[in-house]
Amino acid sequence: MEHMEVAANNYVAFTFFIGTMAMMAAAVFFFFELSNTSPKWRTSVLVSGLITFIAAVHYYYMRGYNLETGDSPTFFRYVDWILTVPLMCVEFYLITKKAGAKITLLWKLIFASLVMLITGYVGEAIYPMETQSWVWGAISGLAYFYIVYLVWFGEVKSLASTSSPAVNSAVKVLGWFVLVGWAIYPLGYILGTKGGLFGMQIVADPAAASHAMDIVYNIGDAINKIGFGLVIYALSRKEA
Ligand SMILES: *C/C=C(C)/C=C/C=C(C)/C=C/C1=C(C)CCCC1(C)C
Repeated sequence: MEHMEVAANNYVAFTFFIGTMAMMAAAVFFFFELSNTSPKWRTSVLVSGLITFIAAVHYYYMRGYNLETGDSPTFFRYVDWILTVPLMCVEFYLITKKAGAKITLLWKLIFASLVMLITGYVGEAIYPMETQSWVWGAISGLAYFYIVYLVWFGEVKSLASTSSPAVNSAVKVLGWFVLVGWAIYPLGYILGTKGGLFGMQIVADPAAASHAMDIVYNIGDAINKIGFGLVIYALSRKEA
């Protein structure tokens, strides 16, 4: 097999490499910190470790795939998200559980996240033509706004307001991750798909479009997966 290395000007391969390293380091950190985390927060910190560990394994694979083929590892990207985004929903459920969160809230969040991701995959990989990709992207966006609604105005918000001040402020920070950090992804979708923005083409060259998409998604993953985990970790230290 041909010898592969990351060229210094290959930003896509570089962000896959850094992403792998960052996710691995974060997972090791969360797992090792478990032994000095109070039992009350241990499951939450464990879930932070699982999110970054699952991402590390996928990034290791995606890094190799991208290096060998030069292509975007769309399928494994979405496999990663389908496993990790519902686990982020679990984090919301776990930290508001003491204030009375019901399991139905968890199912609502998970269902919305699956609709968001499955329709996004359909628009990226199954019907990527300009007449269709934006419609699937828009449906995905509706599911996304439903999650934003639950966290900012709905059940998550009202549970947080009856929680301890530390939980309430953690939910607020996580809410910003969902509103701003998660909004990075539709940006990648718009740059990377043909006609992702109401049928309009933003990046004309198909290779440049897919590179832009991968870089944006890789930045989004590092911010959101590690950031989410650190918010939970900080909460576990603030309120032992
Ligand atoms: C760790 C991975 C995370 C937090 C992934 C989040 C992904 C999204 C919020 C994706 C959202 C999308 C839209 C809102 C519209 C276009 C299609 C998607 C799937 C990119």
